Amino acid sequence: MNRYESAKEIYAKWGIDTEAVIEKLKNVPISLHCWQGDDVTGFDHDGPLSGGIQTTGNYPGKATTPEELMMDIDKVIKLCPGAKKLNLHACYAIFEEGEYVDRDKLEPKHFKKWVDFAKERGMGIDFNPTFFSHPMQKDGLTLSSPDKDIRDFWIEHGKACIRISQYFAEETGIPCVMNIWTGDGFKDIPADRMGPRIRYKESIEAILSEPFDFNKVKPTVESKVFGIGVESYTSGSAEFTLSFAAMHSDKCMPLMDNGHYHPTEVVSDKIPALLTFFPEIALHITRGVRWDSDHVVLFDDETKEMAKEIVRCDALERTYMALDYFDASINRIAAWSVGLRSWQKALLSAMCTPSAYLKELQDNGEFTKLMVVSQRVTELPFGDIWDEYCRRCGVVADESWFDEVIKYEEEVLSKR
Ligand code: RNT
Ligand code: ZN
Repeated sequence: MNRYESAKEIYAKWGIDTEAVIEKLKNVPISLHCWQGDDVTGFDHDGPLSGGIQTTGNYPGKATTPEELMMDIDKVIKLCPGAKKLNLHACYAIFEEGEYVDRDKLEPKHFKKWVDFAKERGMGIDFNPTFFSHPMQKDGLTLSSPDKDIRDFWIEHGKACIRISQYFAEETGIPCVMNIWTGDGFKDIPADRMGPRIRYKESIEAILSEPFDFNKVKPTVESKVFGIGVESYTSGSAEFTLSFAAMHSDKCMPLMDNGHYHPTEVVSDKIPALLTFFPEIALHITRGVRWDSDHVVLFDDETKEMAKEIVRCDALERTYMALDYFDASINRIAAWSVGLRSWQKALLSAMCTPSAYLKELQDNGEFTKLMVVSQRVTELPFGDIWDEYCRRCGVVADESWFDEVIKYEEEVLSKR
């Protein structure tokens, strides 16, 4: 008997059908963020990344053209198991030679090459208006600015992005999650906390007044506690975005990024709270070290706990999962792949957890046994299920996938 067969028997004794688990996970799409490949730069401006987010490091070989970025994404796709979706930002528009339009004038045609790329690979596309790295961000504000011209510019950008999202959904046949995040906020103590939030609310409402089919375009609002340079206040705080989503549940849903809360708060606990009320929710999966540092996602305790909540709430179909991190200090293909593989691993591990039994112990008040059994579960031969899952997805299970990365670095990245 090989290792997988033996592990399968052990899990069967715990009531887990590993064959069904593997088949199911293969088809759960994870949204792969294009911005790990070029440190959130995009193709529509020459300036630096600005507006509340930052990348650190200057590892050589970053993608600087659409062709390079697509090539790199292809490499990641081949190194990671499971179904993928492509996550794009508006600043990744692809213009013809000599062509340029500002963000308020973007059209579906500026993303046609991305659509062709996604369709050839059977992937859906998620989208994000880009409210940062742009001169129309005035005093750190966009949609919540007191300047009407500034707000109007960004509202037009948001509307253009809705039209592009609808185009993505229609072309790929897969719904497009369109996430609204701005870094709007203040460095120091504000004199008015409510004014910017009222303007922010009205601006998002104006964006969502653009006609769209909610079965195809899924707008989300992402909150944040603070950003670099806006430490004292953010317009889109947790209470703001959650309330907005709750009051507009016919056309939008909340998005939680696990880097966007105070360090002792955990998104794993927030997932079931939101699932109690919202038919669908969205996540940005990242790893914050001391702050929203967007380190590469690992197979660590909180990552496992978030996956466990999604799985045991039976919410894989109503949770849109997207990766969101960017490390510029290590090989970017490896950074991307470690994060995607880790999240896949977390989901697989959650699906290999005897949750029904553990819940029963909790409901029966058998808390001591619950602790004992939960610890035993950590000793089950999960690695053998992971290896088999990778094998069936046609990707390398052990660390030798990194050999491919090194070869790619030598042959492609180092020549950039
Ligand atoms: C920033 C937010 C946001 C961005 C991306 C690039 O703190 O997490 O989601 O990371 O839109
Ligand atoms: Zn995010």
